[in-house]
Amino acid sequence: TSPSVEIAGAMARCAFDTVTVDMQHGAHSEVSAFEAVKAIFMAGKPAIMRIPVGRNDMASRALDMGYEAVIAPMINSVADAQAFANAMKYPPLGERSWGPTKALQLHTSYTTGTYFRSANGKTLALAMIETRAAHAALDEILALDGIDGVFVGPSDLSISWSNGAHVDPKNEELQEVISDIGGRARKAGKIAAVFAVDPADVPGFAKMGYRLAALNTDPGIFHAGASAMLEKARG
Ligand code: 3PY
Ligand code: MG
Repeated sequence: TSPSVEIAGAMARCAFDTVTVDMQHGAHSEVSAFEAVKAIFMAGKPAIMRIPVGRNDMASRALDMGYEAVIAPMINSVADAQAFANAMKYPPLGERSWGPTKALQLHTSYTTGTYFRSANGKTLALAMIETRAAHAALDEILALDGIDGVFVGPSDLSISWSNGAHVDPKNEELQEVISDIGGRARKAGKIAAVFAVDPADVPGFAKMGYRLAALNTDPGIFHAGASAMLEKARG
């Protein structure tokens, strides 16, 4: 979330499989996001961008800059999902416009031809499921060829599920919904991903069929690390 290339690079040098640069709630600008992908790549990790709501133009640009997956928030209908897929995939799957100049500077194993032929299969379009409406449209969203997986946002889902009564990502009732989404994604042959406020929830998510968990945020990780170090230092 922090618009810092150094933090993106430091995260990528931890044992994570990938790092997400958040342009929805994070403070990244286009400039910092386009620098961060290079720092993540230099650490040997694939980079994911979360775009702001409805910014499908940024989805295409993220791929053009070398990001390998994009998370789109608040995908609440099959039409939202199709519009996102259109930005992410070259024809015939979608309508992505040609121009991966920066991506090719990073991913030097590709020629323009091999990039064009493989990009639809190698880059991931992850649609966020975080409202009742999205949950109601889940099977239709999962059936779209241009959508590779879904990413659950438990905080927004808790707000929507409670009709605005609370924000409670660890709400018990919600766990069944999260499990249902994981199971249905797996059945559809698509990737299930989830935001984990609490890393202790990740093994449970894995049992529900989730293959990717985003662990908290950089300030949260920084705070947890600092607290653990201080506790040790103070004995
Ligand atoms: C949510 O929990 O709503 C999220 O979007 C997590 O990033
Ligand atoms: Mg959300």
